[in-house]
Amino acid sequence: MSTPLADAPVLPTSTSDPFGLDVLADPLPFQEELREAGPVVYLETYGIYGMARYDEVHAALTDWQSFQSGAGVGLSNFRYEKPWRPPSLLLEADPPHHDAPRAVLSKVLSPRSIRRLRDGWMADAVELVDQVLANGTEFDAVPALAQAFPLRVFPDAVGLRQEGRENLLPYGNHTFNAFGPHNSLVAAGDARVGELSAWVAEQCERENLADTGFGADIWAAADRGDITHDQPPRIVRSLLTAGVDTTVNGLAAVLYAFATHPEQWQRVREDISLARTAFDEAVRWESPVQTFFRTATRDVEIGGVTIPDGEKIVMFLGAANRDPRRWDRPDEFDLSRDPSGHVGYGMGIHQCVGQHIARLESEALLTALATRVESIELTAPPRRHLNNTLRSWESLPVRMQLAAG
Ligand code: OVM
Repeated sequence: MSTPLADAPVLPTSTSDPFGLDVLADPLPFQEELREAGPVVYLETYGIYGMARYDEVHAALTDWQSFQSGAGVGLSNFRYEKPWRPPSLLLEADPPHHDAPRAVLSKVLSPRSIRRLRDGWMADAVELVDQVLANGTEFDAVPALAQAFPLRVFPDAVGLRQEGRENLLPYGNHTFNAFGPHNSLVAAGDARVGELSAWVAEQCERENLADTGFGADIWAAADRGDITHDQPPRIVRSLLTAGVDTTVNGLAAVLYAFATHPEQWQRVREDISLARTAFDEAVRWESPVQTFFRTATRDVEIGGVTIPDGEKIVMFLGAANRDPRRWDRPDEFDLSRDPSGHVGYGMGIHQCVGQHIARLESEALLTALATRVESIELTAPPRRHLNNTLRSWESLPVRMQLAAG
């Protein structure tokens, strides 16, 4: 008989820095190391815990009582540190405070409410794709499509004025960097953060939003008493923060997937209903949002180790989405699989409230491309844009061969 002490599981530790530029540039080897180390790993660089296996990440995301968001979903612990901006009423809040803003935004962005956008977005995608292809069939798909399409449809749908829209991507980029440590990526954004935050805050005011659109809908919810009148600006801010860079990188991911998997592109061209599966499979495969943190609200035991109350845990969504314990051939982008259940949109009460918008954007863009483009190929190695949270792209040089007719 061994003593209980000899049997007690030890907490595996890693000395790798998840936010090191080398890891951000190529996260897959690090993610495998973490998954194989154990269900919970101590990350010495930051004195925090991490989870990289699907089952544990999924379980933690659906247990908001034990793993709170209200102390921040980045490295910074709001119990001890002042947040760099007023906390999001959605992302960085727990029940009961979370519930009214969430209910309002869920309704504003529901499949039913956004049906009215569908025909216009389909036509916008056709117009953009025709414009781009008329200019030449070799181009950088990041600015030309992945950035251009969300920027064309989403700010209009919010009801944002034209002026200053070029601030949206830099503001999002900085916010997603700011969930990580204060490394060189955050330092590089510090110079503009005041100016960008001021512009965003101004756009969230009622008089600066169109009379119709998501912004107006959020303000109308305050008039109805569903939320208080001081809440709309910060809920609109969530749209402006989380609504652009995420979809840009999701679209870049699916375009990259097709450029590198020509046989999968043929399948979509033959059956356009696969466009929706394709986007979700790309979100699983690339996980545009790679990580989010939680904070333990009590001593939580997982796989025999205890995460003490108040400690930060980083959830490696991208690692969970490629966990071979959950997925067959996880590294393959394959439209035959059912990607549902991936944690690329999170899971549980905070699961991406804008996912129907993202899916509609991708469906519009892929549909326009599928009828016009026979094949997509890379003409040079794609380049990554490094961000502490996002799996992002600097450039995706492609050639598109036009379909006959
Ligand atoms: C927010 C917010 C910001 C960044 C990401 C996000 C992916 C939400 O302000 O609510 O969700």
